[in-house]
Amino acid sequence: MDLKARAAAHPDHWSKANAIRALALDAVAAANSGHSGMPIGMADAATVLFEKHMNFDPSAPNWPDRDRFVLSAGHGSMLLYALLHLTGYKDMTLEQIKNFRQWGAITAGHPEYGHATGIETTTGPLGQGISNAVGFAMAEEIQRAHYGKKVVDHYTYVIAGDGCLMEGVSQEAITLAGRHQLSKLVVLWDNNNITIDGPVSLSDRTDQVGRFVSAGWDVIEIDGHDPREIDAALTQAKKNQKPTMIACKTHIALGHAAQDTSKGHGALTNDEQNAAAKAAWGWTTGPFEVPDAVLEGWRAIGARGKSTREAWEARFDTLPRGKRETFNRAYALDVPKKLSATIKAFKKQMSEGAPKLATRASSEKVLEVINPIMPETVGGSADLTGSNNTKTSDLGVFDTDNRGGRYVYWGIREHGMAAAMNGMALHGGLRPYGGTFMCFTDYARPAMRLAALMKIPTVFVMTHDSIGLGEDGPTHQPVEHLAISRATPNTYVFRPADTIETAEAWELALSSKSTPSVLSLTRQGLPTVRTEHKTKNMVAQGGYVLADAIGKRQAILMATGSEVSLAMQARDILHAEGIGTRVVSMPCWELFEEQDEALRKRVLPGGPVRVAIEAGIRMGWDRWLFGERGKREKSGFIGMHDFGASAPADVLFKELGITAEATAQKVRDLVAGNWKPDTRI
Ligand SMILES: Cc1ncc(C[n+]2csc(CCOP(=O)(O)OP(=O)(O)O)c2C)c(N)n1
Repeated sequence: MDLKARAAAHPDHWSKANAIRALALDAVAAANSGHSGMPIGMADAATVLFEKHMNFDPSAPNWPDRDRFVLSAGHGSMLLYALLHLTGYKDMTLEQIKNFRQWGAITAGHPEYGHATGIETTTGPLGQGISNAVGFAMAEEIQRAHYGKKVVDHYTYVIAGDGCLMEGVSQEAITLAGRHQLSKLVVLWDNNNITIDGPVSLSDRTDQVGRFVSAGWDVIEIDGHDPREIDAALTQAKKNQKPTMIACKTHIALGHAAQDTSKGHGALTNDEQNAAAKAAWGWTTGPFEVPDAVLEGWRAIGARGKSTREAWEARFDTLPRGKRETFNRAYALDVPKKLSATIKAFKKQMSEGAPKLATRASSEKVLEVINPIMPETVGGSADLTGSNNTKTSDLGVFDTDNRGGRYVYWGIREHGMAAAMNGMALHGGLRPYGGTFMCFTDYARPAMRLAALMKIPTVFVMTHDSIGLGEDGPTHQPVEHLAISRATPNTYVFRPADTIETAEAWELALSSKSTPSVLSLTRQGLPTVRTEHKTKNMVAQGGYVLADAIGKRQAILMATGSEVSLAMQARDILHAEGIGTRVVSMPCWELFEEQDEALRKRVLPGGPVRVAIEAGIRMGWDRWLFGERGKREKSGFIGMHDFGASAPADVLFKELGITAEATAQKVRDLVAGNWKPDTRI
């Protein structure tokens, strides 16, 4: 069908979709950068979705029961910005559209969560959005089970392109959604056969329809420019018992000289061609000008959600007070009042009992007391439940017949798990945590980075955190992963030394509102080092004096996690020789960095020699060794310089030189002035 016939068949729809197309074309041309073709191609589907199906209210963008819209093909960000502007989100002014991709504008290159209202997630890295959306849909199911259909009953809609479907993470997401029959998840696939390098066939011959069907989805194939077909497909999708993929056959850069070519993917900046495209659409106004009648039509779409939202509020008010309070508290990311007292009581009990436990087991013990008082937690593991110790007795398992279950068997899908957990956190009302082995941080990392960037408090439980895992060998032994996590801005990396520090770390991770946490936990048993009960959360300080020097302070040992008890043993050895030695536990560098100078100076005064002990690479430690009043010639590092090996843990620590005796020897050498440069990583 040619464009004139399309316009004639549905004039009202056509002009609304044209408004999206024209704004996208103008904004990208003005910025001389961006992606014109996708918004132009998917404008029809987006128009029908927002006009006829989405429940949303621009005057209350965070209304909890709104439908969620995830632009997984985030490079087409102008599609979303145009929709937000046209439907009347206050902050998405025409000025912002005109300043697309400019410094200070909320219209960033990819739609960033937190920049503008109405953006549910940021999906620059392809495949993330569709994977986040699985978490959104799970969150909706869990919350509906907890609070009832009266107050939780919404859909998650996604626009995904060929790129999203090609990325491996999408396979994890799609199979999860299929397994769990997430029937309120609807993916609109922008089936335009074009990516940057050329036609999809250059690099793929997947039967996408067959792929989704085999994963347990319903698939509807339509002409993605026909509003009736789009509407009918969405209507059907909402009734389906399975998640639905709507394959929208579209033309990238519809009506433009670049239509159906990879040129159409990027920035269309040729004035003549752009003018010709507008003429082909029948769009006659100047740049950034939306005719009043069209804008009014769009604003009416934006206004229609208000009454639905108000009706929801009235229903919400009929919930029992306790339920309302828990719902609102969880959405506000506030912790229950009981949390602090619960953690204190637990710590007291543990410092008295002084158990020898792996911190992964400590973590389970902590979760056993937290999960019953925080109904918003959702735990899980990527097929390592027994190893990660993430499941507690009261959670129940999330499944098709138990939507209220708070434990997810994610399967062997670290990447998908991490992305879906982010989706749950972004949905609101839940606090997801999930586990895998620490070395598989690599597999979860893209989503971990986005959690940090989006400022959401997802908790990544990473067990088997060093050579201390032993016989599984170097493929499983993380060496560089602490450094990688610490290198990520806005991420708390907790490496607790015992059960007490583990409890404190969990309290902080679950109190965080805008920073994700990595909990780095051991496989091997560790003694309790915090045997004296302190009500204060010491991990909150990031680094603190665990045991001070006896006599003249000549050395400071800094350590984290399993190496804190080694430091304590080294201190005993050194004290027996009259070398006064302080042990500083540093479970969270980022929190220590936040302390004021005076406190950091009290913990790490200048003068004594300093040795850091950590069964990971040195990267990052130099800051604490010879920054912060330290001196290079008075510092040393005991840790890893290469990958590990397969052997029992105690043999590995001995063979690789991470021992109390090696630490004591390093201190003796430094105290005697025998410093040797160490250029290894
Ligand atoms: C993980 C990741 N890899 C690469 C890119 C760069 N990139 C942005 S869009 C794109 C092509 C996407 O093709 P498609 O989804 O078909 O979008 P369309 O051409 O239809 O706009 C690529 C490779 C990215 N954003 N994320």
